[in-house]
Amino acid sequence: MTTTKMRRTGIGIALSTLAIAVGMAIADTRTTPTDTEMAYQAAPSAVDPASTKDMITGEGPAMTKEEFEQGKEIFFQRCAGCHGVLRKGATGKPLTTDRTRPLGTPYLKAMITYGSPAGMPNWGTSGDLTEQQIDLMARYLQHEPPLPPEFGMKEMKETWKVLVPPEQRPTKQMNSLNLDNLFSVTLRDAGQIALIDGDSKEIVAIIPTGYAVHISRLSASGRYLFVIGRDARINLIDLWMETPATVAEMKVGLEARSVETSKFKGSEDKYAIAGTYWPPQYVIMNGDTLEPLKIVSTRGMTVDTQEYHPEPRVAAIVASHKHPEFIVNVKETGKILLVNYEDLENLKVTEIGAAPFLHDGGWDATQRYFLTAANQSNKVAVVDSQDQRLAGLVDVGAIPHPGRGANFVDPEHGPVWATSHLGDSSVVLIGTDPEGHPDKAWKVVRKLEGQGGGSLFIKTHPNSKHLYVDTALNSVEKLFQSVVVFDIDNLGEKYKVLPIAEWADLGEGPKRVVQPEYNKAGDEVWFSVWNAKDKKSALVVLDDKTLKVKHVIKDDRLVTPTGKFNVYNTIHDVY
Ligand code: DHE
Repeated sequence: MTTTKMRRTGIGIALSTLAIAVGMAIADTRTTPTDTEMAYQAAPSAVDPASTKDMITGEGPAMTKEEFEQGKEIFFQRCAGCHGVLRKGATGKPLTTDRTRPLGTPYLKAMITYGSPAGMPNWGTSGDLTEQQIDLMARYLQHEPPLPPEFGMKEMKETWKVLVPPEQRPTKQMNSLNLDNLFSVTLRDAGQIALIDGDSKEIVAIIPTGYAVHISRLSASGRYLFVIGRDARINLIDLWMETPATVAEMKVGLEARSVETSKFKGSEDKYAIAGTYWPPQYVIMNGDTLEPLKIVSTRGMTVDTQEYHPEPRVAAIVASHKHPEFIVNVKETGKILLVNYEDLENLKVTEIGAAPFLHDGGWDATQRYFLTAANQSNKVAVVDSQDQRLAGLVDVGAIPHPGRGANFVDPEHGPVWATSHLGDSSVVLIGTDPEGHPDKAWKVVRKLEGQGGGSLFIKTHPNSKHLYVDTALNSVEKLFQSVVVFDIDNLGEKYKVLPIAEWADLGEGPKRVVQPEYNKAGDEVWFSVWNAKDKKSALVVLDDKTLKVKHVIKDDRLVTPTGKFNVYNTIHDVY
């Protein structure tokens, strides 16, 4: 099955959770993206449809309770990721009844059946939904959206477990691991992480985590690993234990993507913070027990039209090194919150207006400036964490998706931070040195041409001369199974293509290559070859100097590996 004809034939959660609500920038004539390109924003919502409050009002087309239940199930599984749980819209259009009722059932049926070039999947012609389901969904969307439950202190504390109290934990590292070069690897659809020794390449532990586990972050000391699942379950893992294991866990909501810990001098490991998609809020916790201390809703007015948004989801969070603050991206309002944790009872929050649909991002090389994608606005916002204000709002390519971005010195333009894009093949370099290169600061100083759109992650390292760019969401097999590498000293030269999936030699399956991550020394780059859940995946380790394969880590336990987080590089924000 070639990708251009790939249909929405349940490839399995592992890969049917990648989506992109844009047509691909590469020469690809199809109008609607393929299955795996269609779930990146549409990963199944972790909200339990059975938990919602329903309002089947007389105004919508006739529906039975059973039909409404079925509609709810399909919506949360397939649509909430793009359209939001309350259907206010995000990367997908708003589907509130003021819009859907005037459109009417026939129009909605056609839209669901055939999809749209803007990225709406062809749920009917792809065979994903039956005619009966499509008819039901067209009527369901003309009723008020069901309301998932809120999730406050009572609900959090009901899920909060301290498996090993701090006073019973080791007082020194009890294993002989080189923790600085340990990798936490997301095994996404297994709901686990693998801890892999970066020196021996051996799997040290497989630890159960939340559903569709997403990212790992480290405490400032590097002792604690925080892992968050899409179901908003956080695992606090103690890396000093004989075998690293979970010492505390808690659900912080019904859907989440980000977690971080306090890094300001004197507050190291003191607090943790997690942001949720549902309910739209963040919670500050005790850093070594996850005890929930302060929950704050992000509902409010959008930065542009100043209208109320009921579901502004929390995206990337980083911890400031300049003030005792967390920097919290709020996606739909386009606001960046500097949350001061010095006095939780008198919480001080600085609200910085940026641009809607804030997503991921990372520090510049000085770790003063936070550069983050406002992806559906095609901009990168720059926050000065020292002066606590917006330093820039930079127009970049179509749907920037940096991960944490990549910092290096451009031979001509000086220090830059780079991002690649979901919606086009460009790699944009933004000047990040207002002192030394004032004329280039917070401007696009160079645009590289990558191999295609659908890029999720870009990476380099201070000890490396290479810049790696994946195209994991591209729709052409050759592109999503390879990455490109630029020579930082010769940025005018064309990139080299590295056929990583071929080098992994895994047999059948989509085998998407995603997310470069260096080891501590910066002389190895690890790539995930992310296959379907029932197929073989692998991690490919390249020698950064020779660009040759050093190691392919194959193990049946490596199920749908995606993000990899080197302990040292994640603690110190090295990228
Ligand atoms: Fe992620 C980071 C949101 C889909 C792998 N992802 C992030 C961050 C956010 C986010 C807000 C930044 C967290 C931070 O820094 O605090 N991701 C979302 C989504 O909303 C989205 C688009 C759809 C969804 O329903 O989840 C989504 N993400 C994916 C995937 O499908 C990926 C490719 C595979 C997977 O494992 O789920 C994926 N996201 C990642 C990774 C990072 C990430 C590896 C961390 C990058 C880093 O270098 O820190």
